[in-house]
Amino acid sequence: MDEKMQDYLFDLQGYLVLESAISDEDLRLMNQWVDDHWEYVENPWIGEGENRQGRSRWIGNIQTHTYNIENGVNFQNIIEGGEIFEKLIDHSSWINLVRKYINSAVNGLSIHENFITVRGIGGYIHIHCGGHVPLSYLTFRQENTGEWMVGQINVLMALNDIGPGDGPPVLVPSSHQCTEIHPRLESNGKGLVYDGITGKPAGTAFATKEVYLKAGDVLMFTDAITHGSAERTNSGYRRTVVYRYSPRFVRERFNFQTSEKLLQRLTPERLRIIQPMAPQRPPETSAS
Ligand SMILES: O=C(O)CCC(=O)C(=O)O
Ligand SMILES: [Fe+2]
Repeated sequence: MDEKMQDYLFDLQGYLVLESAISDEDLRLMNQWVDDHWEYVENPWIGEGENRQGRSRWIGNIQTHTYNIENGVNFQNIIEGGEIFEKLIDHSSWINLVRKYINSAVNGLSIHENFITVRGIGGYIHIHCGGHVPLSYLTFRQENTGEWMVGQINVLMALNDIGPGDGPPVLVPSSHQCTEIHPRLESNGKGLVYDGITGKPAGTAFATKEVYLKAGDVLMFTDAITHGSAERTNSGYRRTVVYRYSPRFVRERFNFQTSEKLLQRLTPERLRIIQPMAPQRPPETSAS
């Protein structure tokens, strides 16, 4: 698409769909990773019951996780999962758009969160975010100059086809610009970040639009947009990867410590995103 049109649409809607952003071979490698770790999809938690702190399992430096049990299983810190997940850090299909909209020349760039989600029948995400939320990383433009200053861009990658009944992501187009509170995010006249109250899938909420994706398509959206996902009613599992990009001042969400091995292996450009600033330590002194 023409760049001007793309910028206009992203500003207007708060999201873009990048079709066929990921090659078949890269999809195959990522799906292979999921297949190889299927045991963790079926048994994600240590012990009985739903996930609680300390009940996650680790696969090397990758951790099983969920925000709410109905969201399915996340494999957090997936950048540690091998070369294919390193490639996604600065993937040519989206990195220039991400850099432009975050305005990385001024703000630098970091990844706030990176994970695979595998979600089966009955799974969904509650509605969350919107222009009414006073979260620092839900900025979009610089008010005085109109320059891009997007505080967080989610790059959601479809590893398999996501159509009706597959639990597609949903969003309220343009809601990043809306200061009115979405009806389902209002509680006693106050705006919530997240609907922790109704327990309903975001797909049933007022004004939401389902976004259907083919395997390899990417949904790129400002985290400021009101969004979530519809309930999966089909059998089988939805597979997605999310990388959230932010200015370098926004840190890794769960403070995962990047392994030495990965730090050594990353290209300089990827390293600058994963570790925008090297740790500061006093010089080594000889033992005395
Ligand atoms: O899983 C989905 O469809 C939505 C994910 C989401 O809310 C997010 O990536 O911020
Ligand atoms: Fe979200």
